Amino acid sequence: HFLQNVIHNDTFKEGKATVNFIANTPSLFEIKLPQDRTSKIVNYLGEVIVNGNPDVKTIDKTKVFRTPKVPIFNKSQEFPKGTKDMLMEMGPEKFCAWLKDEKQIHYTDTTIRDAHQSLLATRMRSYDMLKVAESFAKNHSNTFSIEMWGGATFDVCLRFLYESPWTRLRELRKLMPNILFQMLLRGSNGVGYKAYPDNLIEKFIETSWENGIDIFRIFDSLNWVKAMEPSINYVRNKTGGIAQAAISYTGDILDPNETKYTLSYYTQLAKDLENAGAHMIAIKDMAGLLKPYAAAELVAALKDTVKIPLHLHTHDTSSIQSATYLKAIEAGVDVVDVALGGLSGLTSQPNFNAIVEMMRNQPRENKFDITKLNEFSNYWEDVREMYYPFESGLKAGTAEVYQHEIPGGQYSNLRPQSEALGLGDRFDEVKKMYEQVNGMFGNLVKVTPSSKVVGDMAIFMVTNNLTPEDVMQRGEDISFPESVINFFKGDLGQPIGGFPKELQKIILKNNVAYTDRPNAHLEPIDFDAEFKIFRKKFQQGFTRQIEFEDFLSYSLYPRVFEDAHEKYKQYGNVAILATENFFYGMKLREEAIIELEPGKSIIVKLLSVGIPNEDGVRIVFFSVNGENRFIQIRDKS
Ligand code: 3PY
Ligand code: ZN
Repeated sequence: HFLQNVIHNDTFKEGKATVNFIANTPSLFEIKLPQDRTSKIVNYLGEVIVNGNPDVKTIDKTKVFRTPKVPIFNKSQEFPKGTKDMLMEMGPEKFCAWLKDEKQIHYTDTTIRDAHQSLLATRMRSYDMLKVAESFAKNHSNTFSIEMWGGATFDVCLRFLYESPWTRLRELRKLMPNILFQMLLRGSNGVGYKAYPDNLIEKFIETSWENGIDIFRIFDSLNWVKAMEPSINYVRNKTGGIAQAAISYTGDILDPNETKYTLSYYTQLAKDLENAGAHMIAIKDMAGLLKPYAAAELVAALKDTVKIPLHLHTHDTSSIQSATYLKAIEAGVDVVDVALGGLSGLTSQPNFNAIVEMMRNQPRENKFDITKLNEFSNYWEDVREMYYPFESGLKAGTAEVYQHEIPGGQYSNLRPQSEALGLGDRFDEVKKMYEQVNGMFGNLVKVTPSSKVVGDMAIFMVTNNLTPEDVMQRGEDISFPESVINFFKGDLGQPIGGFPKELQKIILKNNVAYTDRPNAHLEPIDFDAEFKIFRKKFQQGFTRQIEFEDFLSYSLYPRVFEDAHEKYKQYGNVAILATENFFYGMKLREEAIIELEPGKSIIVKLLSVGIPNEDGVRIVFFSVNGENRFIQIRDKS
């Protein structure tokens, strides 16, 4: 139909159709595009070519990306036996007993969860993970586990990448069937920032296991055991996986003036979690505050207190955390969290490759082929370049972290959040205020979502030029951020030692606080009935089959899911695009090979981008598998 219009156009017939022909006769091109996969993906590319990806705020046009090289592996070789096979054979109890008896140190690779959450604002796309997954699983099958899900990755996946986190999990699982998969779960807050109904958390855990998660690292943002207990039980009762309960570390146990977060506080907490049914204990040092000598004491004391294996997690914000690992390994910790070199250090985890070298020829060495491991580091170094707009800007380790105590995973978000609010130049003030707010709030454990509350308040106070004294003196007239009000109501649970009473009154005004579990106030979900309604509503006009997992995404993040669903309807599965094309579109005459499904690819070449007509519409001209295609994109600039 479209070609008929063009062919019968007089200008065209007279052979006078030049470059401007398209721009001058836009009515010819006002056609409904067929809504097949190819058209949708080409539309997405056209949109990004003309208007950019809204998530990319600044583009460096001079950037040239290297092609990341996947380390060689044997496609037809079977996957070597790994920890996943062992868990399936032994079950969680026996498996953990085996781990505890192991002499060699074990490693969890956090590259595809915490590392990019903490360095690149969680923007890593499945595309870059999937490319390298099978190779890693075959080359380094002695890795203890891969942390690849949970934390902030769940909502960012939908919100900014328009991908289903469930698809990511399943596809990675297929490519790495031999190594344990690990997720970070915020206890009663699931993978969100608030409390959810208990039966939603239960279903979420069960479904995550069915889709491929083995180790659930469960924490509570206030170290409130009561809030972690249900999740520990769900993992034990609904899955064959490992309930790893975390003690979130803050303060400094070696500080003689410390009265709250003392060594005995942590040992008691670990004991309580073991009694609650945990299979393993994680020391979750989310801000990187656990100094080397403190680690030696803490690990030794925990080993004396609990019978289950210990797993240490830290962030290298200060740059001395490999020393912490050395001390912890000497003291007998069982597993440490590390990130492949190219995505390690600073607000991320210590360097996998370098820690392996540190342990070479030592009694607790766990042997890795370092040449191969370095190739994986190089792969991620090259991939990382494509995510440059999301770098946090931190260039060197900083001892400031011992004052502000900002978690690594929050740091890489706090700066852009401050910049977006016009506080780019005042980031130093934001960090100082974060510390002051922590003092005002009674010295909290700060980890998602409690850390977000502290961050929100700090940004609010800097924006409004408020001091802590202002808040205490004129607080009655101030309307505080919603997250802060909800926190003081008890929506995230109860902090150790309770809320500061005077400030609580000022913030709550007429709101009433409660002290039981926030989840107890929430209506359970009727899964059968609500999923039916959900499926009916969202299946219409949707090319992919709506599944129960989508309903879980929706239940946790209704708006975010709806937006991602709209995007999918409009553009199809954008997860298949290379990262360069997803964020930056295409360069003139660039050719992209896009795999629509295994074995079925299209070749898209960008031929020209027209000037905007009077309505601001540009014609983007592609060749798709050798055939020409025009699409119209409204220029929003
Ligand atoms: C998260 O909850 O996302 C974290 O990484 C906390 O450290
Ligand atoms: Zn972390």
